[in-house]
Amino acid sequence: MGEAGIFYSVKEFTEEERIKLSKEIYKTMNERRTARNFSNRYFSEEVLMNCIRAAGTAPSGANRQPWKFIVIKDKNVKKKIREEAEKEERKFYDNRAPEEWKKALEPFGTNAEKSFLETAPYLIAIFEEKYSYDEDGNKIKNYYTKESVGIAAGMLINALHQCGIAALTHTPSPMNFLNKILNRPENEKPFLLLVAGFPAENATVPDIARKKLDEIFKMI
Ligand code: IYR
Repeated sequence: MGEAGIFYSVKEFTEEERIKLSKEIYKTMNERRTARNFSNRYFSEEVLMNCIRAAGTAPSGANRQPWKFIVIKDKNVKKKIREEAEKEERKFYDNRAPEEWKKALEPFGTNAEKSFLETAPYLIAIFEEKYSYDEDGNKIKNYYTKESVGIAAGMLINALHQCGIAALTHTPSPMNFLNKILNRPENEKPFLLLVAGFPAENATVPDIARKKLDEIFKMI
């Protein structure tokens, strides 16, 4: 048996209140779109810190919290990241990507040009810690790291969205250049490069639809 814990309870609502709440939450979350064109408009570091705090409350395997959020606001570092990301993206679009994959990306109009990496006010490099070190410097294994950091990233995207901040999940592949540029240790594996800011004026997003509830849900 584990140690006796601390008391925990959840907010009490009537079912009517909960229905109203759940509708509002769905409405707000359904308004989120991935932005690909960003303006250079700024938002405060305090907002970003609070959203990262929120992401850090995610559940994780054995509570190891195997994530690290490195925020980049420095222009020169952003430029370096853009250069390295575009190098990989050029290889992806010119050679690596199979035709089928390129076809799947057509509706999004993506290409190797990643100017948003310099335009947006913040880049958040999210790292996954496959293992960590304890206080004595011994290697300790983490569990379900991909799931854990994936949940935390989702919570961060939602927190930003709730604050009126747009995001883009960018995944140049491979991303190991991030360790070099950001001086991260070898136990931190780049998971996602999240771009955060405001959509450019008159920015558009592709007219795509979400799956219907009955396509993603079944009650048994
Ligand atoms: N990493 C590339 C390609 C790309 C792949 C997927 I799957 C996307 O949903 C979007 C882009 C790029 O960022 O252009």
